Amino acid sequence: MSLEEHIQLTRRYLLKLGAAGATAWAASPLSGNPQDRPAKLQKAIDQLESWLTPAEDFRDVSRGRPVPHTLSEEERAKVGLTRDTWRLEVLGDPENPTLMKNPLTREKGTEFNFEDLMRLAETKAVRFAKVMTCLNIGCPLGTGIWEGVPLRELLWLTQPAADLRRVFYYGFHNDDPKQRFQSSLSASRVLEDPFDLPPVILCYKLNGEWLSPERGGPVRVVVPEAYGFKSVKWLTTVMLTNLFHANDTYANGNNDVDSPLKTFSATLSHPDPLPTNEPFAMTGYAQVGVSGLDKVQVWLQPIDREWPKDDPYFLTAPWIDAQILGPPKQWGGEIADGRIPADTLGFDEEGRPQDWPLQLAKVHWAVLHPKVPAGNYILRSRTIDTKQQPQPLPRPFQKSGHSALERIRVSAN
Ligand SMILES: Nc1nc2c(c(=O)[nH]1)N[C@H]1C(S)=C(S)[C@@H](COP(=O)(O)O)O[C@H]1N2
Ligand SMILES: [Mo]
Repeated sequence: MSLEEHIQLTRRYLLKLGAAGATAWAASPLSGNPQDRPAKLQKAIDQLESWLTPAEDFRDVSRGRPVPHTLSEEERAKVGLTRDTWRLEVLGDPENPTLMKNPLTREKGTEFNFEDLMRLAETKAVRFAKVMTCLNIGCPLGTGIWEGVPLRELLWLTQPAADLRRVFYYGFHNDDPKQRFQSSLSASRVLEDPFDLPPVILCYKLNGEWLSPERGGPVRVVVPEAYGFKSVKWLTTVMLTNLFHANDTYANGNNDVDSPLKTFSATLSHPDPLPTNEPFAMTGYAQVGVSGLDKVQVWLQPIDREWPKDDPYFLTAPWIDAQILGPPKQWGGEIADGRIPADTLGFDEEGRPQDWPLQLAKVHWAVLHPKVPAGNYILRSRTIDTKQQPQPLPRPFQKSGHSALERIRVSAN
C-alpha cells in the first residue's frame, strides 16, 4: 500500500471514529468517545463480549459419528488428525479429469504433510480476521484471526496444465462415504483474490495458537468471504476437477452455496423491563458482510400498533442511530500479549486496523435510547450497508444466510 493510500485510509478511519477517535483509541476498552459517554452507556459497553472469540468458545458445527474431534489423541494419530500424522492428498477427479503433472497421492508417495505446509508457511503464511458464521444459524459462531498458507500454493505443486475449472475438498469422515462433508470453489477464486479479499487458506492457527481438533485441526480450509460450510475441517483431500459447477454437501440442504457473507445486526443487551422514566442503554453487534456497514439503528415497535402490510421491512419506521464502536483496546480471544499478530492483513505494524469496521468481521454498537411509554414492544436493530441498503436487504432470503430482522419482546413499566 502506498503512503498516500494509507493516509487516506487513516483519515477515513478517524472520521468514522469521530474527532476524539484517536485519543479514545488509547483511552478506553472500546474506543469511540468515552469521555462524553453517560455512565450507564459505558457500563453496558464494558460488559460486551470481547471482539475476538477464544478458540474454545466458538460454537461448534460438526458432523460425524463419532464427531472427529471427540476421538482420543491416540485415535486421532491413527487416522492422521494430529500434526505429526496429517497427510493431504491432491487428486484429479476421475469423472471430470484435469490435466495435472504431479498429483500428490498416497499411492505415489507424494502426499503432502504438515512439515511441507510449514515449509511453505515460512514465506507464504497469511493471517486475517474473519467471523465464522453458519449459513443456517442466526448468530456468528465466533471471530478469529485465522492463519494459513494460500490454497493455490498447494495447487501449483501439482503442476496443473489445463481443464481445471473447479476445486473441491473434504475432510476426515470416519471412512464412511455417507459422512463426507464436501465444499467447492471455482479454480479462479483459489488462484486469485478478487476485490481485495484475503486468499483462501489451508488454515493451521487460530488467534495465534495451533488449530484445535474442535476447530478442525490440524488443518482446515478457511474461505474469507464465505459462510462456514466452505471452511471444511480436518481436511484430508483436495480434488482438481473440470466440473463447471458447485458440488457442495450443503447444496443438498436447499442452500445458496455461492452466497457471500451478509451484513446484519443483533442486540446483545437491554434492560428488562425497559424503564419509562429515563433513557436506557442497549448494546449489540453487527456482522460486516461483503456489502459493508454504514450504520446500525434500533427501533422499539409498540406491539399493539398495526404495521402497513406493504412495508414488511419497516422502512418507514422511526429508527434511531446507534453508535458503532471503534476498535477495542483489548482484542480478547486469549491472543498472545493481547496483540494482533504481526502481518495480519488489514492491520498496521502496531496491530491497529487500517480501516473500520473491518469487512468480513464484526463490530459492536451501543445506544442510549430515549425513555419510552409503558407498554409492550418488539425491539429490533438493523444495519444499513455502504450502499444504503437496510437489512434484511439486499438479499432477504434465509437460504443465502441469515439477515432477518430480529424480534425481541420487551415491556416497559
Ligand atoms: N469436515 C467438516 N467440516 C465442516 C463441517 C463439518 O460438519 N465437517 N461443518 C461446516 C459448517 S456447516 C460450519 S458452519 C463450520 C463451523 O465451524 P466451527 O465448528 O469451527 O465453528 O464448519 C464447517 N466445516
Ligand atoms: Mo454451517
